[in-house]
Amino acid sequence: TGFPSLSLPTPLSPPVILTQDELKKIAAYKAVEFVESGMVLGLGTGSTAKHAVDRIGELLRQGTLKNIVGIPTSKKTHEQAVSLGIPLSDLNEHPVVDLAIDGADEVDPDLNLVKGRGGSLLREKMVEGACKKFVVIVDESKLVNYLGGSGLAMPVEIIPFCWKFTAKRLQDLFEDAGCSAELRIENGEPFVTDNGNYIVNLFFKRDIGDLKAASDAILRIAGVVEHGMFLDMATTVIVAGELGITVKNK
Ligand code: ABF
Repeated sequence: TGFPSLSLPTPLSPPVILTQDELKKIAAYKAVEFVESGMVLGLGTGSTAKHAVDRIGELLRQGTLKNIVGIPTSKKTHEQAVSLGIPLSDLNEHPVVDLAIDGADEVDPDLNLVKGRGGSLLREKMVEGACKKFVVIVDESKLVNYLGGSGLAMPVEIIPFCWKFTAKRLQDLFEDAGCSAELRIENGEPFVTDNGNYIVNLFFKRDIGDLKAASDAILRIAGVVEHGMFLDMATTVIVAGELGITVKNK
């Protein structure tokens, strides 16, 4: 008929929207690619790290990975690893950890972290402080411009003795940043960590500025055991987002 033939546009495939948990799993699986047979591994805690531990268990079962020794960062991860048949040890036996994989609550542009909203910050800091490589796995919702910037909690583990006194000292320390300190409560009771301690959550209205100075000042308060700022510890951060995976190296 003289009309040019029309080619129909190829129907676009509908955009795939991944859930936050799927993004966490993608980051976790990517991190496990760093694991090699024979390694001593720090096993993280939380819903993102759980995927990594599951994957390590799966690769051990398949025989793809061999001779792994895991060092769990919480009682919960210990139980998970036992159920997966991952051989376990501790820092007494293995003071040097080859690689640790764990989640985080906040990641700043310098790869400093807030961790511990899951309540396991002390063991995480001990294990991850002993490792040669620390790979952090997050979905993109964890990226912040500065630590505390999510407006959510920055946890500090304190001893239960006179906790109100310690909480007040922490709050006063960051008065300029509009800090409020709240005891973490769960099921109507103070939350108790794996180490028998309490958690005080710090909330900031403004940037706390010098992180190293803040860290030192918190640790100088008697009654404080450890805080959830992990400064200069992550060697790699794997971020899973809707547009793919980003690997940031220190
Ligand atoms: C651990 O799990 C913690 O340090 C952090 O608080 C939390 C992150 O949780 P999720 O992976 O469930 O978001 O890594």
